[in-house]
Amino acid sequence: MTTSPIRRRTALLSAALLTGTCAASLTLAAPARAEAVCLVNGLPPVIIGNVINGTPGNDVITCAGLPLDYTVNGLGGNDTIRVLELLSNGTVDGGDGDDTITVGNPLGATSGVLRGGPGDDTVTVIGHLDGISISGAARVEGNAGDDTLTAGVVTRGGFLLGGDGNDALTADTVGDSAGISSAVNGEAGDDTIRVRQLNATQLHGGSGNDLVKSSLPDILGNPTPVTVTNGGFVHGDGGSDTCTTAPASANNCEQH
Ligand SMILES: [Ca+2]
Ligand SMILES: [Ca+2]
Ligand SMILES: [Ca+2]
Repeated sequence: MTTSPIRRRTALLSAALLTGTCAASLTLAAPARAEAVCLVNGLPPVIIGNVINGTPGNDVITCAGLPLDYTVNGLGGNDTIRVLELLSNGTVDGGDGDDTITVGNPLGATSGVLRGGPGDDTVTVIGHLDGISISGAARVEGNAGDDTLTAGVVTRGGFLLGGDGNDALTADTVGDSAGISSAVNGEAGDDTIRVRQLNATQLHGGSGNDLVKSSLPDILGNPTPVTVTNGGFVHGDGGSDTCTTAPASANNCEQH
């Protein structure tokens, strides 16, 4: 039986993630879809009802991938959670504490729910966050606390939501022309939102004094406007907001 290039590539990346060794020197069968390939503090976890739990303390949880409908909970403590790729409807929840969650890889799209929970969390989607046309299936939520949320391209029901606190949200491109809504919302607090291109998508600062600018500064490091296309719009919402968009008419931040 031959192994497809994609599955073989996933297996090699999985091996590198879990062992820290050179992927090129390994040959590992791709994990079965129903099998969660995770380590909790270096040990295989007990999986009950498709849920993988950390401990009340600080955990390091690494997963090569998550099958459909699996959940990883960091619980209390400052947890570090890494998932190579998150399949649709999977959930990663940092829980209490200042958690660092990193999901995805540059070769594929990530979907599912990533939740920082209470605390000052850093949630990063490497590469593409894609709801795969299931609205709300690709949500990155900072929740309470001052959170840092980052994704590359966000499309087809992809959501970046800061929650309470002073959050930093960053993405390259948000939205697509297919009419499937995505959203960026800083929500409450004084948020800094950086998006290079906003395509057919509504961006909201939420309450508080927000700053909205491009995620791609000029060569001198100066802020540049968000490029807004296909009916996208930047809403400052409450507070005293500073937004810069191209065209300038694609925001209402000066109305507050
Ligand atoms: Ca924990
Ligand atoms: Ca947390
Ligand atoms: Ca927050």
